[in-house]
Amino acid sequence: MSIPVLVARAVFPQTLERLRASFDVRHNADDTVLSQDQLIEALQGRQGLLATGSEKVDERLLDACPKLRVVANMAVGYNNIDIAACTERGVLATNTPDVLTETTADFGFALLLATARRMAESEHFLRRGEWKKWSYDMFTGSDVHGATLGILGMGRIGQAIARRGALGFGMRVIYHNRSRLPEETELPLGARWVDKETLLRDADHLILVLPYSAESHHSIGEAELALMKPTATLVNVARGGIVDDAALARALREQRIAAAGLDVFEGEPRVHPDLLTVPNVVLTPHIASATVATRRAMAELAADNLIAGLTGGRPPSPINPEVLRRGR
Ligand code: 8YV
Repeated sequence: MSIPVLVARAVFPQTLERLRASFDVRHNADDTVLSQDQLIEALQGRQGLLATGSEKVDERLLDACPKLRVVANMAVGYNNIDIAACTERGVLATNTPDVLTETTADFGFALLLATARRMAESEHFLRRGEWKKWSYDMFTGSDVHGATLGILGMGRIGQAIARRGALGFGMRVIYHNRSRLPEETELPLGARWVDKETLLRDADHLILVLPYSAESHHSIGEAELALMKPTATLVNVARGGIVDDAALARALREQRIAAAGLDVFEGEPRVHPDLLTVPNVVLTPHIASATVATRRAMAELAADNLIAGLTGGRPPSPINPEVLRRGR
């Protein structure tokens, strides 16, 4: 009898085939976003879950699904999973770090360029047929090269963005992180640790790449936006909820900062209605890791974790490895 698992959302057929070779797979083939009750129902008797950031693994779910042993998230971020509750119940949780670092950093930089150089706003203008003549100040933005790049959250993706800024665009890179990086990591990036207030005051372009938690909720709100330069741009490729979207929409409308680029939103896929009507914002639907190669690598890594976690192997990227050490 093979081990029963749930693949909560549609995935690549190749990944599904691999999982089917090891497990009895229940698959959400039509890719419906399951309600919490539907997810719990679909998980009954299942030992493994391949989840995405959309599935919430909380205490209620864990208590209602006592057979569950491994939750493999197809995402590097895991704020959808209550890790302490998993650990307490001996449930292994895994994520997909590294494979998406460079792809996500590319996108963060693309969003920064699009925001600073007003690409979405000018494209909409052109599509609306409003381009009648050239003028000297038409869609003038701010330079990215040579500017000060501020990075809030300096993990793997933050460092990959710093490298692009320092080496590719000659930027001065400052960052803020709970813990300062070792000097040998900072040096090749040309990155300098500053306190959060200095970061907000000095950055020409501020990019957010920190994980979401109760602690990082609304890290950028009214007070932080007030410290930023009126010419500054803000980019969020981290998680919705890190920015107070209502406060940001107000700051953009009143031009207290110049522009923003957002790939993630509070309560997504819903987007704060005020962000949809301000012109100086570039909006994308949580696609920073979305290249074919990277999404394949994420799916494969999630499958590797699920297979190893349920068959006594060594999962490549456990979040709570103490569960493995403790033996289950
Ligand atoms: C995912 C992400 O696409 O990895 C993450 O944390 O935000 C994205 O790469 C998304 O979470 C869906 O799983």
